[in-house]
Amino acid sequence: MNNLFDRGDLSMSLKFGVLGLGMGGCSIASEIANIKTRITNKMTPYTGILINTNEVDLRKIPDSDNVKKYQLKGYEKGAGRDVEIGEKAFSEHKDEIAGLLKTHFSDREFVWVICGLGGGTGTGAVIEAIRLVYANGFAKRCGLILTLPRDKEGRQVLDNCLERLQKISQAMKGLGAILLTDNQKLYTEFLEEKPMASIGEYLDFSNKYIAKTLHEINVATASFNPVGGYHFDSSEFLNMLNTPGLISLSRISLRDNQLDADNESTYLPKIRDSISKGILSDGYNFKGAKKAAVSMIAPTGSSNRVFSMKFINNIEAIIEDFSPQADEKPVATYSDPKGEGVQIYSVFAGLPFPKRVSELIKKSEELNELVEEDVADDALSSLTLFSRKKTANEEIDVDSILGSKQELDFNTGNKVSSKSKGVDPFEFLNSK
Ligand SMILES: Nc1nc2c(ncn2[C@@H]2O[C@H](COP(=O)(O)OP(=O)(O)OP(=O)(O)O)[C@@H](O)[C@H]2O)c(=O)[nH]1
Ligand SMILES: [Mg+2]
Repeated sequence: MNNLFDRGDLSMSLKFGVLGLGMGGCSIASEIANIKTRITNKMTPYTGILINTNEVDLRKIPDSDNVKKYQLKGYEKGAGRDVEIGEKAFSEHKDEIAGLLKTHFSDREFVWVICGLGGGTGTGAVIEAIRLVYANGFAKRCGLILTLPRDKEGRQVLDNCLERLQKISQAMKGLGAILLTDNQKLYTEFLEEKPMASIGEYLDFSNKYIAKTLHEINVATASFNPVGGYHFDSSEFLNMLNTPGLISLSRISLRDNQLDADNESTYLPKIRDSISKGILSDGYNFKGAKKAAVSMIAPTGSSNRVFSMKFINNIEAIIEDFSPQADEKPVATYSDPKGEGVQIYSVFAGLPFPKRVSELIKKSEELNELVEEDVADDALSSLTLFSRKKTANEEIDVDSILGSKQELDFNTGNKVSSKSKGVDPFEFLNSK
């Protein structure tokens, strides 16, 4: 079946700028910026700014005219998983980075700030980077792409990740969409297919996969002739990306000659399953979605047959069932003269954090308990470890990530943004 990503002849809804932070963030941003089309004057549809402390890691990323690499001087050796160093490194170079945003992102319609959560550089820089992007013309035109660590990456990585997520959750009402990539989910799926693969191969695969997913969703909303009444256009796609909260993307390809529009069992279970499974992360409570949209593309020859009223009613019923509270839930249908199967994309926006975040909190607690057990054996290490443990506990307030305190912080975030027109969603940090 043909694939929207590989086609190269399709136009995009939005011109993205991608700001990569740290090694993971830079690697993902580089894959997005490397996407090429065959359309004249749109050969490189995306622009990247890649920021890292570590000189060697940054050098390894391929150069390209639409990518600007920026090394944080004075921190050539990296931040060594220390979030404070990452934040300091970024802050010291803020003015120059603001200059880069102005020169390189001047024509961008939406900016993604991208980082792999858990390290020092990207995780440390991410909040200051969002503030800078907001202050430089992209308030309400900025989203986040974040990866969540695998279970076995260790306590420090997990705690770095959770601590940052906590701060981000406090500002979430003033931010655009957060697209999470769950490294554990993708890694498990990847290992099932390639049991002998290495972590390096996984990371490479995952970065291409994230880039491909984002590009596909961007072209699916812009390239085809609408059939029927509803067209989900670029401005509505932008509205989705501006909806505060998590965003979940799904995709499924069905062979049009096997899709029997009059027999629900040939398609409904598969579509439901694709939504629950998601592409980059899963475990969302879809009941909390603020917006949902489905774009379906069928080959021109079969679009009238496939997109019968009954078929569309059934898809609308699925979305209604998943997200009764969503205030918009368009189902758009398109025909593609070069299409080979029926492609169905769904986007759910304004979601709460997925289950994986609570799993990571549990994992972190287990690891912290293990540290406590060791402590009883050795007085010296008990002294050192005791204070480390204390810091971790103070900083990771589980309740405020998923519990009631979040609501309170959300409100504070709201007030700040209405006063200052949403320019600094993290203004509450100033008073700390
Ligand atoms: N999907 C994906 N995740 C990555 C990749 N590289 C790193 N990660 C994830 O991101 C987390 C942070 O790693 P890095 O991005 O290397 O860390 P950093 O920001 O460079 O920070 P320091 O090296 O400590 O200065 C890791 O724990 C991984 O879970 C990547 O290429 N792809
Ligand atoms: Mg690094």
